[in-house]
Order: sequence, then C-alpha cells, then structure tokens
Amino acid sequence: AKDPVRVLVTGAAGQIGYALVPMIARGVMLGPDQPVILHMLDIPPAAESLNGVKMELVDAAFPLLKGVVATTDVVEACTGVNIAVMVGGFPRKEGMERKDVMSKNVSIYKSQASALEQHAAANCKVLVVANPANTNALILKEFAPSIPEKNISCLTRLDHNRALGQISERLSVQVSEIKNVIIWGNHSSTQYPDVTHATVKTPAGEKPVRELVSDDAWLNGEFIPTVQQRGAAIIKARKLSSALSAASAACDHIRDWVLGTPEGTFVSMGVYSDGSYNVPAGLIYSFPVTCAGGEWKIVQGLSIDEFSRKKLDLTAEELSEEKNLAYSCLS
Ligand code: NAX
Repeated sequence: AKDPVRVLVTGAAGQIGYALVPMIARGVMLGPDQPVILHMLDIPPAAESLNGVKMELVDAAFPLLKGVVATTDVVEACTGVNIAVMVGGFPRKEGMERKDVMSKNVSIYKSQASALEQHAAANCKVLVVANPANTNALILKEFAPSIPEKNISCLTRLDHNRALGQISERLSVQVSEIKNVIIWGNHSSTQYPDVTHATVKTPAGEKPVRELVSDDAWLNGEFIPTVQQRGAAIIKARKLSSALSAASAACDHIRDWVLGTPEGTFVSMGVYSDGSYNVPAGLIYSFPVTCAGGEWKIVQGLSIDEFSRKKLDLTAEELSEEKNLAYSCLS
C-alpha cells in the first residue's frame, strides 16, 4: 500500500473547503488508491466550525482518509505537508478599497509562506485559490525563497473548465470531447479565454472549435465575457460564490500536476512567468501547460494573432499593477 500523502487545505471551514475536503478524502484529487491525511487550517473565530467539519469527515468513514489535523496553528497545519491548497484569505467586503484587501492578504500570504518554507515536506506543491490568486501566489513565492518557483501555482482551472462548459453547451457536444482551450493571465475579469487552439473530437476526426462554431462574433464576443464574468453570475444566482466548481477545479489542477496530463492535451495553470509569449517574467500568469513526472511545462510555439496579443498584454498589465500594489503594502 502507498504511504499517505499529507494535504493541507487552508480556509477549510469556508465554503470551498467544505466542498473540497470530501473530494480529497474520496481520492478525487490524488487517485482512488492514494491514502491521504488532511491538514485543515482556519482562524480562531472559525475553530468550532472547523471542528464540525472534522467530525463530519470522521462520520463519513472515508477508507482513504488516514488522519485529520484540524487546527488554527499555522505551524502545526504546515508541518510535513506534501500538497498545500491555500483557500483561506481575507474577502473583499462592500465599500473596502482594493488596497486594504490587498494589504490584508499580503500579510496572510507572507506569514503562511514562511510557515510552509520552514515546515512543509521537501518538494511540497502549492496551489493558491484565494483571491487575488495570482498575486497571493507571487507573495508566497517571494517570502518562501527556498521553495522552488516551479512548485508554486494559482488556480485558473475553474476558468478553463468554464470555457469548456460554454463550448460544450454551444455545440451540444460532451465536455470530454473538447480540449486545449486556454486561459491566459489573471484570475480576474481581464483573463483571456482563448479557443484558437481548441479542438473537438467528432466522428469525422478532430476539428478546430473555430471551424465548428463558425460564428466568430460569438467566439470573440459573448463567449469571452461570459467566461470572464461567470463568477459574478454564480454569485447573482446563488447569493454565494462558486464553491463546488472551485473545489472540483482545484482537484483537477493538482491531479493533472501530480499524475500528468493526457498526451496532446493542455490545461491552464497560473505559474511563474519565464517570459514565454512575451509575458513579463516575474508575474504569476496563467499559461497553457502540460504536466509529466510531477512538473508542468509551458506549451511553446502556439501562434498568437493580433486579437489575442492585445488580450494577453492587457491582463499582464493588470497583473503588473497588482504586483506593484502588493509591494506597496509591504513597505
Ligand atoms: P469563505 O469566506 O467561505 O472561506 C474562507 C475561509 O478562509 C474562512 O473560513 C475564513 O475563516 C478562512 N480564513 C481567513 N483568513 C485565514 C487565514 N489567515 N488562515 C486560514 N484561514 C483563513 O470563502 P470561499 O467561498 O471558500 O472562497 C475562498 C477563496 O477562494 C476566496 O478568496 C475567493 O475569492 C477565492 N476563489 C477563487 C477562485 C479561483 O478560481 N481562483 C474561485 C472561487 C473563489 O471565488
């Protein structure tokens, strides 16, 4: 039998946490033969509720779940973890300035970076979900200099999956037949959902999405803001933000990173830019990646037309601004 993998979920008493921990305990994230030990962190006001989640995990009697650590102590939470899913953060409340929210999250991610750096297992993989996800991941990277940058990422897989969902509905094809959509940039409304390289498996072979949809006005028009603003549409409908889809996407992200992407398929991950596609180096930016042997690699050589170029640059500009704002909160 395999040794258990320790998975940290911060903000585990929150909405996404409540949807995510049972998925991890059932093997959705790491596979049906991989035992896990869950580490759940939240803040003291949520301690009782966190303990309630722990009680439910016990009651669910998950065969793969070999232990649960539920704590408000960052060091205890981070000790020995192999995977860290950072869902905890300070939410933007009505009337709050962007800078104030940024400042709260910068201080959270700065201190959690140090705890991970000092206490997590060597080669721990980190996924930041909490918003502003890209910039929180960047702060975590900066304040955990001994964690290799290839081990730090942020979640844009939900946006990626939303794009697959929209194409699936439009073409009335199964989502499993569609691949290689791309989310470029920030997990925000400036992200660029790109279908230029996406294909659909049909009885007549693989066809480009652009050929099958054939309505460029829809692909370059409505489709893009629908994906960009899907989070807001969910809030409007549910009066709560996306949770089950975010949890599911976090599992997809880690599963593909650890176990690999299928041959010829790429997925979107927010990762440290090396300057690929002329995206400024030093930002955490969502790129198309393939994964093998536990490592991601940015897909190279995709053509970028003028329409796409503008959109890649716009979201990079927003990320540079966020980065500056985050740094201004440090001083
Ligand atoms: P909730 O407010 O339900 O849960 C957040 C939890 O984090 C709370 O239990 C809170 O007590 C805890 N927390 C706060 N500060 C903490 C700290 N310093 N250490 C540990 N825990 C802490 O929010 P939820 O709906 O679960 O969303 C969580 C985060 O995910 C938010 O930042 C949200 O904006 C972000 N999202 C990111 C998405 C993505 O695709 N990247 C999509 C979904 C979601 O909007």
